[in-house]
Parts: sequence; structure tokens; C-alpha cells
Amino acid sequence: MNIVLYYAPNTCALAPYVTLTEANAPFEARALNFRKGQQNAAEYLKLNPKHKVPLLIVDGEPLTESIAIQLWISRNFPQAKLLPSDPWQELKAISILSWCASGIHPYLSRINSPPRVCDVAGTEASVVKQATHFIHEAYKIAEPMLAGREFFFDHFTAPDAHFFWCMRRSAQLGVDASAFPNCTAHFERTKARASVQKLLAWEKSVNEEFAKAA
Ligand SMILES: N[C@@H](CCC(=O)N[C@@H](CS)C(=O)NCC(=O)O)C(=O)O
Repeated sequence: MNIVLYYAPNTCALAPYVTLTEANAPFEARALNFRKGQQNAAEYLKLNPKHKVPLLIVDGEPLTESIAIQLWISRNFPQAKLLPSDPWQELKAISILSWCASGIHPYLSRINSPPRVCDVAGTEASVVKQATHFIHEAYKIAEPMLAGREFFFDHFTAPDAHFFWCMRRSAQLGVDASAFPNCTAHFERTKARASVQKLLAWEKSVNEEFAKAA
């Protein structure tokens, strides 16, 4: 099986990179330089007309959308237990993945680029303020879910990787999460994993290559 993951630094493609690594899956990671708009290059648009990462290519077949990609990884590498084995718990995990992808991520995108949601002059600060409010609301909801436990379930699963990315991106975008100690502890715990450290080292080398080519 030939597996390729398209990635760009700082993006949510971090989550499948981490879970593929946790699963010991043989995969090739290909980095796109968003600063150069490589997600809009004609060749890439043929693979993913949505001009986004993550994009997984399995034996030449493209698969988009984080949740579908996580389900594919989990189903194809069952030994990694990337979703809980109990059917109800598995659905709860998919619920968290959906929440990260569609309940938290859109607010991160708004902070990253306010004009993409409202291009009326003078509204940027308001867009950021509102988005920050809803990200804080999400972290408040996550606090009891992580209370007294290492991960969302009884071991590391795909939702931990996706939530870690949300926390990382929000910190990069200046969102203060210090009022949410269980979330920040989960962030540090996840960051210490070998899979995440591997991703961070690889991302650093990608950024260095991009800087040289700039
Ligand atoms: N719903 C998609 C969202 C993917 C997404 O928004 N990716 C961003 C990076 S975090 C992206 O590639 N943006 C580039 C663009 O919109 O041009 C998923 O969950 O996979």
C-alpha cells in the first residue's frame, strides 16, 4: 500500500501525521508551502480542488477531510487503537473529531484571516474577539472531559491528536488558554509523545527548506 500525506506547516494536517506515525504506517509526507500558494497550484488542485490539507493519497486515490482520513487510518491500522474499540465510545471519539473539525477549527480560521469571513473595513478586531470567545467556550467544555485523565479516552486516540492541533494553533494565534489547566496539561502531555516530537522536528526542517528557497 502506498500512502502519501500532503501537509503544510502549522495546519491541521498535523493530526493525521501524528496518527499515521502512532500507527507505524509507512507513509510519505509531502509539504506544501502556503506562503507560495502551493495549495492553489494547478497540479495540486487536480488532487484536491478544495485547495486544502490534509490530503491523503492511498494507492493513487485521494481522500480529503480530516475525519474521513482519521477513520481510514484507524480502520487500516487497527493495532494502533486510534479509536476506542467499544462501539459507543468509538462514536464519542468521532463526535470529538467532528467538534474539533467543525466546531473549533472554523473559529481558528477566522482569527487567522478575518477578511475571509467579513471583508468590511474595521471589523477585524470584532471577528477575532468573537472567535476567541467561542474558542474559550470550547476549552471550557473540554475541561471536565479531561479532568483527572491523561487523554479523552483510556489511552491516546485520534481525538487527542486533533485537539492538540486546535490548542497549538490557537496558541500560535495568540489565544490565551491559561484559564483551562486540563486542556493545557493535555497539550503538554500530547506534545511529549514521540509521534508529535517527530512531527515537530520534521516541520522544523520543512520550514528551514522553505526559508532557504524564499
Ligand atoms: N474541513 C477540512 C478543513 C481543512 C482546512 O481548512 N485546512 C486548511 C489548513 S488548517 C487549509 O488547507 N487551508 C488552505 C486554504 O484554504 O487555501 C478538514 O477538516 O480536513
